[in-house]
Amino acid sequence: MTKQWWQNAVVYQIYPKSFKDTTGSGTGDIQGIIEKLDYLQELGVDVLWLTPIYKSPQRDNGYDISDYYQIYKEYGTMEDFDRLLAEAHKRNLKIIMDIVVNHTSTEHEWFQDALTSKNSRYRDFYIWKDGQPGQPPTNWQSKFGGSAWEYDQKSGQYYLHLFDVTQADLNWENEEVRNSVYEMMRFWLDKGVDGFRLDVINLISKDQRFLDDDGSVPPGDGRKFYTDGPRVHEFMHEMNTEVFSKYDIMTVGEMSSTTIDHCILYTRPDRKELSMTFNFHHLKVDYPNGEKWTKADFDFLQLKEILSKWQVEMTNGGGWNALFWCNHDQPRVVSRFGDDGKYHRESAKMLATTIHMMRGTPYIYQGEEFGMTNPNFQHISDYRDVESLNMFQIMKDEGMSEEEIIDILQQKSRDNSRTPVQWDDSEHAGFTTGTPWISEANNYKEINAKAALQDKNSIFYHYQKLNHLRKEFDIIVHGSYQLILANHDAIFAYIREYKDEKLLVINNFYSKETLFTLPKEYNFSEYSSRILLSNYQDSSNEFQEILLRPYESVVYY
Ligand code: TEU
Repeated sequence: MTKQWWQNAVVYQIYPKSFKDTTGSGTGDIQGIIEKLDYLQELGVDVLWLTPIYKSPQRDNGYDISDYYQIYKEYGTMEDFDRLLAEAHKRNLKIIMDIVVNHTSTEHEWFQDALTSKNSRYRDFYIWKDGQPGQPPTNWQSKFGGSAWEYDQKSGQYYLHLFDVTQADLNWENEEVRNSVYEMMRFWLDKGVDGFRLDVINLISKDQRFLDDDGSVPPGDGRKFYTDGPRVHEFMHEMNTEVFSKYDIMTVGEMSSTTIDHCILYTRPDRKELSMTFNFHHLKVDYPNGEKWTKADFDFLQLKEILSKWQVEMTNGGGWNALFWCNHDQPRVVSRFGDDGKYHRESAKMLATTIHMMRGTPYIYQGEEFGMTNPNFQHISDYRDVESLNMFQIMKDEGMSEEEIIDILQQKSRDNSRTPVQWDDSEHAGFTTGTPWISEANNYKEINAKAALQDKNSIFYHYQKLNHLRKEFDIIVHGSYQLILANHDAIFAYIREYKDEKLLVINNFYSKETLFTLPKEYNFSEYSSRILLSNYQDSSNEFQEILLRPYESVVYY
């Protein structure tokens, strides 16, 4: 695989709504991102991923786009965006945009026109089926609860929405839809944008037979509707041929409930589809039987097995992974797989090392770099996320108590990652001088960027070191991967090899002391016991056997 710039890049994800507000509106804005570019340069990241900043009714915080060519007014103007792009490029920071083309907002002019008549020129931009009230065309369930079909009284037809009822699915079978999307992509790339994150892009091809979900595939998160459809690779290749191939950019596809085989096909360079993919299998190890909306501990052995399987098979298949723990849809990793109490610092650093020492392109989600945690909201009025609010009502209708439901939302809600970035210990964590659209976590006086920058042993500088190591060591980016101690119930350890170099990564995932003994079959006698990185000041450099302290993480080289 010829080396690409985005293979040893580190991407920082910005959720603008919660990043930095400079107007007192309580909502983040583009000027706020500009003000933090020096901070991001200090962190040592290379690419900024902005979640959608287009005109939108904000039902799904921008993933419901009503105009792809306008900036959402609360975030600023197109001039603000042009300035952000120029200021970022001055600092050698690239910017990729989040493109949502599986669906549009029902407030988009295409959908509004389609509603006027069956003969509208935009009717076939969406997916309509005849049907009777109360009898949807298929049993498909929306990811946000309820049927994936909405009845339109006027025309006696249903339209498909795999997500919220205000997010109507586009009909990718229609060549005019595809060409309209490609034209929009060129508009942003011609401005100098450095690539795209493509939202649920493996859902755009629907099997035109529109068969019922027969339940043969495990119910779990995402298999409620059809993924990796019959023409998806044809569409991805066409998108690459028509658009991506004409620019030096990176593209990352968000793949809802996909497979390793498909992700190899999406990312193998000769296939000319995408640069890399997000998959979520490792983030469902606390979904018993694939069910997200339950409170559960995570399955550590399954976590190791899934991450390792993807490492090995994507390497063997010539594919390329996005590496991540957090994003705007997932709980904060230090609360989910680490310890947001006594061992907050050690566990956050251990988790960072675990994922950043793997093969792929790592992603840091805003605030992860200094250990932001879940906010532990106490009441449903604290929540804003459409998925969480829909599920609250569904679970309430099923007879669950508010207390039981809040218990689940505290662990699983997407709002866990959407609280204001905690910049300092001033009111509202320095995010806004107004009233934030969502409350900040109440630990912002202790956990904030300003405190992290003033502490050389902070989580921030651990991430900074990881970002620098990725530039210095090809073995981290291109080395092979081998899990060791697969069945150990507390240690996540693996070996990376590249040419004549070796890395040994050892992580204690729990608060109990744990003895690590290097299995005999790994002869590291020629091994230099140099510690490349540790989350303790005084880790032993005797790597053959080490008593690992709570959440201790050491990388030997
Ligand atoms: O997410 C796809 C998706 O399925 C998420 O909703 C997530 O996996 C789910 O909430 C986990 O239960 C993308 C965007 O990242 C998300 O913010 C949007 O809400 C969604 O698509 C619709 O555009």
